[in-house]
Amino acid sequence: MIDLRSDTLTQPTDAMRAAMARAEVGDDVYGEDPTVNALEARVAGLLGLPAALFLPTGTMANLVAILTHVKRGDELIVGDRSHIWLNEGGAPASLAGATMWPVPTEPDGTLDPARIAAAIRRDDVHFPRSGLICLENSHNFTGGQVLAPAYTAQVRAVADAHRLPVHLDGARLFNAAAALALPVARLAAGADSVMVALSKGLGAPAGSVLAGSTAFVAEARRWRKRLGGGMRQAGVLAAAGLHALDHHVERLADDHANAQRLAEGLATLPGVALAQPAVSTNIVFVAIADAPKAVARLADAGVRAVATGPAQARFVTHMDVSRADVDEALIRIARALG
Ligand code: TLP
Repeated sequence: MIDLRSDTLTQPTDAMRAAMARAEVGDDVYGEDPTVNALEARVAGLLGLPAALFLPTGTMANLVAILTHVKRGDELIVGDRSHIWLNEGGAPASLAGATMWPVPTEPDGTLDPARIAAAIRRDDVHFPRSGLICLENSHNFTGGQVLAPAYTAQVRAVADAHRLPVHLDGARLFNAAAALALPVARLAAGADSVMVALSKGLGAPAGSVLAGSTAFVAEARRWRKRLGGGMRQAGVLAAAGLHALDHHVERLADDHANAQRLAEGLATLPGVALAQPAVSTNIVFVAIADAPKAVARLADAGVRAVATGPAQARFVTHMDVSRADVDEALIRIARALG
């Protein structure tokens, strides 16, 4: 089976498992896990932010960021195709008491700064208070599009004009950085808080890191504990994250080249069309009639993808899919759909 459903599906390598087995650990709730502390310091440094916090998942990291930034009744400005709006179970509303104002997402993953500005509430007792602007880089549901630093700077200017914080869902920030050939810190600039996932393209079995100011992270640490995310000897997982940062960042370019190759092959098939402006990273959305049925046929032929709508499917390249696997997948897909 060639599994292109998500880059979350990667299996930890033998070397990663060995690093996990060797990890020096302590009780992280006491702040005594040296491997977690090393990971947090490493990611904070990479992102150019003063502090960071290790969390079990990206969903919890985004929620903790929101809980830390806003008060109950505040409103988040989010993209209408963002993961926070679409795929986190309504957590901001159900758990943080925050409403969300979804701004249209442009095909390149940006939110028009003018529309963000227009969504910011004026001071009126009838309205919720705008509390946070959320961006996503790379942008999953536009097909892994990347936000350039100049764009984030424009949003920062809007946020500054209204004294609002900016949170960046950087679940795949390392992919975006690879695509732009820039250090991740350049892509983090302008955000008050940044979440990066270790369990996607980087290939760790679990874990995300939330970075921000020292005061922000101290408060986030309280929220993590309240939510039950204080993980004790979590250094076993943090070691996987450190290993990923050492060994799996440079190879992300291979995933991007494979996604490009896959997209080009898919686009030659009758009834299949690329459904995004460009293949910028490791995510490929295609338009295809009766996507659930087509995806079921692909699975029978040994290729897994996700039907993301009635007429749309997603393919994601990752560490466990080689260039040869992509070529083989294209042969199987052509056969299954032909
Ligand atoms: N994305 C998953 C699914 O939930 C769609 C995937 O397969 O792509 N932010 C972004 C941008 C994400 O893509 C994801 C996961 C998350 C946050 C949540 O991370 P986890 O799964 O660790 O909670």
